[in-house]
Amino acid sequence: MSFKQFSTDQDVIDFVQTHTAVFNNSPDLTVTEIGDGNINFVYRVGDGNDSLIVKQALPYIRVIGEAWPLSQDRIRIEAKALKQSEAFCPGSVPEVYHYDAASCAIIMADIGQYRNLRQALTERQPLPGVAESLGVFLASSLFYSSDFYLSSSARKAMVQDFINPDLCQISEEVYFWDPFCDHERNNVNPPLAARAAAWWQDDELKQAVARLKMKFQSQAQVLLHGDLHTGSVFVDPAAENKVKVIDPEFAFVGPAGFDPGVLIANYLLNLAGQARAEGDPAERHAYQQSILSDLNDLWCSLSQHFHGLAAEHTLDPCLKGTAIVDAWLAELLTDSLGFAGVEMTRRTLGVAHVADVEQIEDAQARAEAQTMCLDIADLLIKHAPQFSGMPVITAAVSELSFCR
Ligand code: SR1
Ligand code: MG
Repeated sequence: MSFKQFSTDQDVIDFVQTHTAVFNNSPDLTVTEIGDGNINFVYRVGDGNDSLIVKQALPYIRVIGEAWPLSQDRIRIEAKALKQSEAFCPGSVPEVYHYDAASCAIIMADIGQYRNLRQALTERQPLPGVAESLGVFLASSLFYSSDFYLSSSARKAMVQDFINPDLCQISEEVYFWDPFCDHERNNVNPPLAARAAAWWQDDELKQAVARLKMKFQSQAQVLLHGDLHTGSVFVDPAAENKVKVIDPEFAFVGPAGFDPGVLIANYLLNLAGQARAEGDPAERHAYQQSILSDLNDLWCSLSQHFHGLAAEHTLDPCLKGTAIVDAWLAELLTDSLGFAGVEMTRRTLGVAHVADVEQIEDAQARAEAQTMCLDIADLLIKHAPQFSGMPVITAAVSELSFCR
């Protein structure tokens, strides 16, 4: 069957009524387009009582149009990755009700009562238990797709299922190429121009990034979400499942440090944004401290949960025991910090910035926050192997970031 884009509300309603029984053929359904991402169309369908989400992937990038074609296989990958996450860490993703290959669309549960983590951080909301839950999510995702758990044949099948060349190419370009040279796609705040020019000439930095880039391109280590920034995480600290992770269309089997690194970076981007955001300096400073404490909690939770899973499920005689797990987690931390530095760079100099910093209206004040982002990125990329644990890093970051 050939692909047909949903072009009317009725198209979306017919799709939902054909493939689910949620609305019991109710005649009073409303459709709202709620997508605010760069790539796809997302609709909320409701009857006043119940609601669900429809996501459709077009054969190109939504914000660019047909000039940037993109494989629709990404929606198959997203549906499959969501199902994997549900299996690895039950309740951590919206339930998938239906995946439709012909329409390149997914129907899934509405997580409307959850709040976007980026927005919650930007509004300086208290988020008790969220960082620990993210640590559990990461540990489960990493462990159940790693050599510690999977058989050789299961791992090969997973790599094959998640071959995602178009989306990987986007990441290779927007993380590891554009922000390390004077690329036309870059978006450099004018007061930051001199710092950007120095960044592009820094050979020590680029050598450290080369190591990470080659890992990203060649190391098929675990199943990754592939775009685990705080906009891909929804939170409800009062709920049993405190986090819901969405949008794994960039999923592929890659280096284990990539997802934790991207997430850590987005917490740190918020921390830097707080330095020049609106509001009481004492409150902003206290929130920066709580972000650093969240990062310590996240890593502690990830490590503990990973150790627990390995002790319970690892069978391979060479991979059993705490020493090898400790060594694996130490390398994970080093790689995560490096990838965090790359994510902070691309969100500061590259094409896709983040609201945590962009909300600072005054260009000079924004450049000061962006300078802090680059200072932290420089520290993480060049010195990642020297940090023995997350508390050492958060202490070092604390010295670089301040409110005024
Ligand atoms: C051109 S697409 C840039 C970014 O949008 C997505 O949300 C991913 O983060 C991607 O890197
Ligand atoms: Mg996304």
